[in-house]
Amino acid sequence: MKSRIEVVQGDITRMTTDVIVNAANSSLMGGGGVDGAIHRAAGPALMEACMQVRQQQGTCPTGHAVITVAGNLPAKAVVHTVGPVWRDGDAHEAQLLSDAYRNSLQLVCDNGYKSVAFPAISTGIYGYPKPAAAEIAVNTVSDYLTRHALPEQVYFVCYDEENTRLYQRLLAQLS
Ligand code: AR6
Repeated sequence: MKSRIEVVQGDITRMTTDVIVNAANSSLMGGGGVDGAIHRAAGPALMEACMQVRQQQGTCPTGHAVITVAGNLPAKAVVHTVGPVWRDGDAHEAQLLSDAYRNSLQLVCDNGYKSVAFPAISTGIYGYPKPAAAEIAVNTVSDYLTRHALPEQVYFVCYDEENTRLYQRLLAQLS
């Protein structure tokens, strides 16, 4: 299991995995943080694809995920998921964050993709405490991988040192 999960520090838009995951908002119409970086690097084709999704199914609820083309990115597809805004921990944040990872993995698997890169969903603008979010990310992904052959490889792409250290420590504890 451990060998199927890696941590890298850097910019997720540079990842050459089949899929990169975007920490989007329910509107799917772009924003700041990693969402802004992904849309800037992907170009207008990504926004057009997001607008099509909006026309077909409306907004994307928290914890859900959708898949689109990747425009100019090196990845083949982008999964857009919506993590929870951190409130006080009693608003189902943990369940919703786990749902965001699981539903993203399900789309990767259903579409036959072999590799995916995740950002640390909800830990920026949405304010989720980083240690708790990292634990949910690692536990949800490792649990999913024990039951599915795809994706073969999952990368946690950390932008900051704190997340990188947290993920490295958690992965070292995996069997
Ligand atoms: N590559 C990898 N990680 C990144 C990058 C990057 N280029 N840029 C930022 N991060 P955030 P959220 C990290 O705020 O908390 C947007 O406006 C960042 O350091 O991007 O889920 C959306 O439209 C942090 O650890 O996403 C939503 O409205 C992590 O990515 C809202 O922000 C997530 O930070 C979503 O907030």
